[in-house]
Amino acid sequence: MEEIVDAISRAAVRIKRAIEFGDTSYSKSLNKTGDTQLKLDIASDLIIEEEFKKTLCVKAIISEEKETAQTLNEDGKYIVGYDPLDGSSLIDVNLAVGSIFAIYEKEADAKFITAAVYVVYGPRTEMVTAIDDVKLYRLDESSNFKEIKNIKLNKKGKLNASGGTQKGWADYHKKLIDDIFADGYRLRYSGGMVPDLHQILLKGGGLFSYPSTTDAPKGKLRLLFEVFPFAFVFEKAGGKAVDGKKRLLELEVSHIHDTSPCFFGSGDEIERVLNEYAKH
Ligand code: AHM
Ligand code: MG
Repeated sequence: MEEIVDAISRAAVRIKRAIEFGDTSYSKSLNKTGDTQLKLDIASDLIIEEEFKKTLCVKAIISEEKETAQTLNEDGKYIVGYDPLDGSSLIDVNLAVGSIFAIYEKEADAKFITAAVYVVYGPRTEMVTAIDDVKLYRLDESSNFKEIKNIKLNKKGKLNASGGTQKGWADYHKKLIDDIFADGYRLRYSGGMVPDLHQILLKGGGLFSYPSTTDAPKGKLRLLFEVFPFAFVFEKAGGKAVDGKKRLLELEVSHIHDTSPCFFGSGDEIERVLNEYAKH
């Protein structure tokens, strides 16, 4: 696992530089989800692929930016699912973006997730690893990630990050979100799941939701490289992660680009979600 975290650290330093000084224009290609790729999406994907190629324990990689899984080393133990540059449409307005990694053994399936790592490229570059516990690292002046602290969620938080087009929300979802705001929660939503979830993790708790909507009944966020890794991080930090009815880490994957509605948060907020959704 250390080898994988080292590869991610090296990739993060290179991606940070690419974000700061690279070409921020669009390419001519679409990814599997139909998004026009930024040149930076493609560059970040290549950087990660290059770093994992040097990492013998990685058997295969599955990227949001690639149509199919790619085998790197038949004898490797791990399959890494990743989103090289999540929230890349926020680059032009200079908001924080991130890279997300899920590390699976045997198969790319929630049952086999053994670790998750993400990197936030904001005013500072930070990395969070969830293996046995959840640890925050920060990039120092010599381009090394220095351990800062363990991350643990409180039972209840104060932030509410509510995603998805409101016009397409179910009535009961709207009621849930309205009730949470009525209880004094504050809106925090940048449109980048990495910084939005990072904020909830570091400020002690709250709720992030990306529900089913009329235009995206299965939500927007992808199981293998966005939903499962963050579900793993939240559970390891003492929080919960559900699709409205069940634990996200119990969902089955039929295709590598499958998506799901998702809710991540501290215990109390996720109980509220489950109670409201159980009525429908
Ligand atoms: P991306 O992988 O194409 O960048 O999309 C994922 C992002 C997440 O970071 C974020 O939570 C979500 O899309 C925001 O979507 P919306 O703009 O619909 O709120
Ligand atoms: Mg993404």
